[in-house]
Amino acid sequence: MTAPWTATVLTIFPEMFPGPLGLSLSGRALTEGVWKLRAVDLRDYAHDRHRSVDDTPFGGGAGMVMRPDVIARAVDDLAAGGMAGPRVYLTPRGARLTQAQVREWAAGPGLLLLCGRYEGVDQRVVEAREFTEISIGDFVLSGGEIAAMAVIDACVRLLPGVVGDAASLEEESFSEGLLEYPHYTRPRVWEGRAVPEVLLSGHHAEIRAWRRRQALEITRRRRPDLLNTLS
Ligand code: 9D3
Repeated sequence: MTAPWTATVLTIFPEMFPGPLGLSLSGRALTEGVWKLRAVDLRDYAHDRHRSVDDTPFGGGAGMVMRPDVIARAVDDLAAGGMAGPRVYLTPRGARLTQAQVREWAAGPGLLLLCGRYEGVDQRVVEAREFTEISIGDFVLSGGEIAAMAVIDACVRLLPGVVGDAASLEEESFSEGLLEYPHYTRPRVWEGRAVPEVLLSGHHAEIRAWRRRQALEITRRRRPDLLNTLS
């Protein structure tokens, strides 16, 4: 049997994992062995009895910086143990995560995810161990762990057999690059609001055309930037 897709997470809060990844789609796939999760406590690689992972920044300034030697020890130990795959450092100064990047990572052997805390990680270890710096968006989290979970979730749902309904992923690639059309279910009238008539008509070609128009319209209004890159 070949090794399952594996997420290895370097963190000072290993108890945060699997967290939400242990539930729902990803949780079932984890139990079934479709993917593996290993949360590694960075403090296990500290050099002192206080298990320090951070120190004051050279040049001054607020807060603390994560030490390069501690992180390198963890990375090298995992590499010696056969850990394969790209190395990702979750940081607000990283390049924005894209679905294209997620697709590439999901197709590989897995990821090593380094979660920043404090002000961040010493830049030398980012370079020396070839971490790709990634952000999940322009807002401020209190650490990299929740961002790492978002990256893992995005990858795991693309693994073969994780999303039960193959039609869901197919439809997703079909509507690529657009925001989704609105969805409706019963009751047909709720609080005086009726479901759009076309959806009750049974005319599948008309329904497809209506959904396409809705998707284009909402994309134009909310995310015109997405339309510029459409073919
Ligand atoms: C005072 C400068 N701050 C940068 C905006 C310092 C700082 C704030 C928050 C440093 C680290 C963090 C914690 N955030 C993450 O580790 C993080 C993150 C995020 O905050 N937003 C979006 N993506 C990511 S990935 C990791």
